[in-house]
Amino acid sequence: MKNILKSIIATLSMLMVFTGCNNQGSGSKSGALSSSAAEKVYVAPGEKDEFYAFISGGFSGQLAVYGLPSGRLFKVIPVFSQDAEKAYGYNEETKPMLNTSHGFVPWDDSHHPDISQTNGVLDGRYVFINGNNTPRIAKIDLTTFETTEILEVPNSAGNHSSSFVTENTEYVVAGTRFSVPIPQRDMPIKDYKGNFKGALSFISVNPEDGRMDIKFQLIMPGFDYDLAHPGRGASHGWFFFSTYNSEEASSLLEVNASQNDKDFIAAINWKKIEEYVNNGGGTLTPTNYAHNVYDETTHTATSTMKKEVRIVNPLDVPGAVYLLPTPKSPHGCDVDPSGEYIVGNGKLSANLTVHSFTKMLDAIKNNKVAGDAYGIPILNFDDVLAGVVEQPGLGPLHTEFDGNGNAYTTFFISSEVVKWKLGTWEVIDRKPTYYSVGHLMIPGGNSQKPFGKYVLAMNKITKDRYLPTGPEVTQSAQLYDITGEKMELLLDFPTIGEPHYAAGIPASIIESRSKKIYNLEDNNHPYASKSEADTKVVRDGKTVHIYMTTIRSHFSPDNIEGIKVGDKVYFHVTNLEQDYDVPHGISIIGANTSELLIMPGQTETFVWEPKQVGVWPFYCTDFCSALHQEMQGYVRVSAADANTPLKWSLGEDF
Ligand code: RUQ
Ligand code: CUA
Repeated sequence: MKNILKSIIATLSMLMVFTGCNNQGSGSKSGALSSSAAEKVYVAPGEKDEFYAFISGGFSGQLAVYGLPSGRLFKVIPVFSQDAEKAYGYNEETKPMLNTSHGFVPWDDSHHPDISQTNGVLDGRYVFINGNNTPRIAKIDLTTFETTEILEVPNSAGNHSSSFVTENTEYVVAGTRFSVPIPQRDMPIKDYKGNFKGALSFISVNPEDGRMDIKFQLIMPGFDYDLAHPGRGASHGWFFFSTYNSEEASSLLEVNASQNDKDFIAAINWKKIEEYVNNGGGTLTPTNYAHNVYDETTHTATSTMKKEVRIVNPLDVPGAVYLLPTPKSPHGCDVDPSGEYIVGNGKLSANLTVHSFTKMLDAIKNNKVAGDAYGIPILNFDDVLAGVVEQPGLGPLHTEFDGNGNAYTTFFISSEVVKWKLGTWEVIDRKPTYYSVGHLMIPGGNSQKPFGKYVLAMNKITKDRYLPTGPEVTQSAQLYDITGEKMELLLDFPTIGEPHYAAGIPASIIESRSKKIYNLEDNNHPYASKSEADTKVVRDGKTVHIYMTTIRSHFSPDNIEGIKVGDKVYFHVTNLEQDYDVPHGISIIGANTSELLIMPGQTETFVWEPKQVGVWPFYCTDFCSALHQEMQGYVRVSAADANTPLKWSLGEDF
């Protein structure tokens, strides 16, 4: 049996390679596009796109903002990685955002953005995204398009079945991909089975201010929890997680985690667990994790270490957790907008499996249990099955919905998007992708109300689609029109890092609320200078604080003397501008950090530790006015034992 499986896997891997090569030939025929495709994606100069698309940056750790249908890039929002362009993670204010229980972690692997919802509809307040490697969930405020909160997730590893929000953003959910010892401890890896556990974290989101807090962690058997999706409508109150490695293998998973004919989709009644927890259920358990919050009025982040988390054993809440057998290592776990259908995308399965929420409730009510895993009831496959899409393609990964009764599934190995009908399970259309598609996104496709105009396919391989750039080529997305019976390929466009999931939303929902400036009056930064009269230089031992301002087209002060080798010099720079789109930047020769890019009304800080005697210039790094090149100044650095007096000036000779 093992050998047969091995050879199936070997054949599948070969297929992956071969389809990749085959596609190379067919992919270069872009002439197949109809002439109207260009019109459909052309957004004339000065016109605006209809949708925002937030596309995960994958191993860049960031989140990129694009317009659809044009595919134009508007902003890369720094989330988990330091970003020299915006000084995120380099300036003193945002360094705490990247603090974790492992210390300062300036990178992560970001996968799944999801937009906040009210009553099952996108509300455009926040977008959440997960950091995989050092488990974290970030929240981005969509009035500023800045990361304003990052919560580390303890007892978790490879935070992959994350970050997905419930219908009223009650919770953003984070599931562990890798099971680990809980609590972490020194133990032999061979004792994995039965001893490693998987934590599913339910993070509450405060309805007033959006603050995140881990409400509870459900401690599940040691499977790999791959993806997740909340219930909708009738199934609101439940959450579904796909699993693989129900074998609990700890080595050579490509073979050893493909032994079982079926893994599971875990169905979690979070409302029931919430009630249990509200009545004092669960155990507060010591742990250590960072909660980092950016304050918009001080323009500064703080990091707090939290010391305990509430843990729930599923066996203590009977009726809250069930396992639905699902063929062949399911990856995507997707719930349709009505909340009735739960699609399991079994990577190695010939068919797509769709479970029925109603049938699941019936099976539970009639106590039709087929067995259990560590005491968690397993339902009968046939009792919960809604239907099967027969042989739709090879290597299904993810499914999205258009709100008109159709589903769209990506097939990695056969490199295509396949459209099929919910309820009849018939395949309606298929279109190739170039190449090896992973996720796909329909704006609102994760909510009760999708905007089924476009589907965006995010590909793992691009090969010959663009001009070559050496061994490393760009990542890529492809846009299809899905308003007709058949899909139509409209556009290829490059993306940042590896695009995993994306979240799309009509621009009209967030555009008008986008902030233009920060009010100077509201600036509560402890080192802000609200006018040039407030600027000064203060020495405190070997530490020097420069209170500086910028306005078109000078710094105040612009000349400083009395700094010494061995000093630690803080430049606290306030941008006095109160006009839209007038940032200023600053850096100084030899600074071991990035420039600052300071928005109107904002204060930011960088540290400079001069190592050489001399007179060193600084300048504005953002072309801000006709006299931008005049925006410069000098710092005179004397020997450590010199007694050059401390002084500063603007517009005068010393
Ligand atoms: S994954 S290509 Cu990280 Cu969402 Cu499926
Ligand atoms: Cu300020 Cu350029």
